[in-house]
Amino acid sequence: MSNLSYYGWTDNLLREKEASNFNDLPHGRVTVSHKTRYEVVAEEGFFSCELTGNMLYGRDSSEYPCTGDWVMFQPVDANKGLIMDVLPRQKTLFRLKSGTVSEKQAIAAHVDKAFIVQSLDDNFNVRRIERFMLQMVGERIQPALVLTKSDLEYDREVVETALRHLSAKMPVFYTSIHESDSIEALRAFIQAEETVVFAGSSGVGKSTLINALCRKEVFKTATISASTGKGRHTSTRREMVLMQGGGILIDTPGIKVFGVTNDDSEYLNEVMDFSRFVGKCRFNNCQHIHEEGCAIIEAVERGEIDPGVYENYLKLRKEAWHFTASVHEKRKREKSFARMVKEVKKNSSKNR
Ligand SMILES: Nc1nc2c(ncn2[C@@H]2O[C@H](COP(=O)(O)OP(=O)(O)O)[C@@H](O)[C@H]2O)c(=O)[nH]1
Ligand SMILES: [Mg+2]
Ligand SMILES: [Zn+2]
Repeated sequence: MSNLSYYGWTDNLLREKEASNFNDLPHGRVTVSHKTRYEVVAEEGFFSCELTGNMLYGRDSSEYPCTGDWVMFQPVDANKGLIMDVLPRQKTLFRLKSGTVSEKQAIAAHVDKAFIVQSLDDNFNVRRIERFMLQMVGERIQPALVLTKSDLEYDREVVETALRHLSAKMPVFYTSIHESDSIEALRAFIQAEETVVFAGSSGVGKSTLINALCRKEVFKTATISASTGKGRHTSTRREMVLMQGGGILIDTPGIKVFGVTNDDSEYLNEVMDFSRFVGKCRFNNCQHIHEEGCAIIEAVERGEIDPGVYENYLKLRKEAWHFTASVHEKRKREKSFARMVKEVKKNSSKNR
């Protein structure tokens, strides 16, 4: 028996379940998602589940279950099941599918905090941090920055200067696997029954960190598959593990860069710390790109906004625009396709 409250089950989720047509089925949380198979932890133990046709058709691939989702499933035997429904998602971390401008892919759902993990040796990159943050702010996930390998050589002042515009909105942790105090500080930041996702390039030390936070044993037991009894490797697929003393940790395979999957300039203004200038431009429809009397451009000229920050702002705005334009285009195509299908049906019934 697993007590699902350790996995983040709440009364709110129970109410959501009661509203589902499948509320008589057991529920569980997806702990690993493979291509077509999902590892689900339920009160009765671990189940290896597949999706029913219902769950596949008429859904965008970004709506398929992902790690962290709560699902209702029909048990087939003691450790196999069929997923029939997914509870409404909140706080989902998406990424852009590589090679596309508008295809989203859900990485983790029902996430309270996201750790942006970068290593201080050669991985630190503030432009990528801004991208990660944009994703999180858009979903109301609380971001935190974890800078690993602080035992290696790096210039603390350079790092702090680069983070000046971000540090007010996001706690920053410097960690080293060789300094247990630094790991304890991070552990103290994770509340019981809170879901935390770790995102960053491969090799930055995510799995090492999760192991240290979980004190190993918990990591191993939580990732042993009930159906095969075998342990799993950490970096090739997403996984969920329980931290001793609370906290549900989700490891992700290396995610180097996040594409933009929303188009709300308010989020971007918030991340870049531009909110204090917004509304102060000469024109109230100012796009902050080249207009006369633009408060943001003037702040760049006065040196109050780092030119690198402004440049990335323009870049992210452009990507957001491409994302939205492409989503609109796709919807338009789908609508005209649906209309065509209707026409064909009408005509064929007339000709009969
Ligand atoms: N010097 C140092 N090396 C670390 C630290 N954390 C992790 N590493 C090393 O970095 C490498 C990659 O770690 P891993 O956890 O597999 O990274 P992941 O791909 O992000 O999961 C391993 O060789 C770790 O031993 C640290 O705090 N200091
Ligand atoms: Mg790893
Ligand atoms: Zn402006």
